[in-house]
Amino acid sequence: MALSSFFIIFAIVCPAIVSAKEFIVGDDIGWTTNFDYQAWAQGKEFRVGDKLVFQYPAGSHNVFKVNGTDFQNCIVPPLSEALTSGNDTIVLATPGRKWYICGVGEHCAVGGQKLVITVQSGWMAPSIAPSFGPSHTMPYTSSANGIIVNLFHIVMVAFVAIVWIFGA
Ligand SMILES: [Cu+2]
Repeated sequence: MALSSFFIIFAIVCPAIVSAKEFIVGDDIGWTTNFDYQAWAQGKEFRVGDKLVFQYPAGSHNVFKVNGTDFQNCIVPPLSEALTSGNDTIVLATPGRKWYICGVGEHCAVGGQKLVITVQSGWMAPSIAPSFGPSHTMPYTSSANGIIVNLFHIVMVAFVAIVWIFGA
């Protein structure tokens, strides 16, 4: 009985874990000038828990997370806020619109090196949406996801313990 409950929870949680994605911004082109990042982002589904990876030769560019106004006007925040490694990973932690620009020279204003995406709530949504309704109406927040992740870890430990006890 307990074991079957674990399998039900597994069936729900496992596909969701697998579905967390990593997006290389610009794919093979990476993070650079004169590339249409809006075209790149179009048709992609970004969800809480997914990652954005900005790849570029270190020193040539950088990455700033900005607000919508600064995005529009290419206003660069203090350099201390920049990501500069050349392989910068950003975990999409909250739903909503996210704006990123390059702060080097005129890369944003002239080179169009800017990206705006909309992050959809909850990576749980795709796997359980069919039984609960459209994914965009799922009311999960990032804190709810945290609870689910913790639950998953508890279930994992319990599952391994059960397999170890009964399987040995
Ligand atoms: Cu740049």
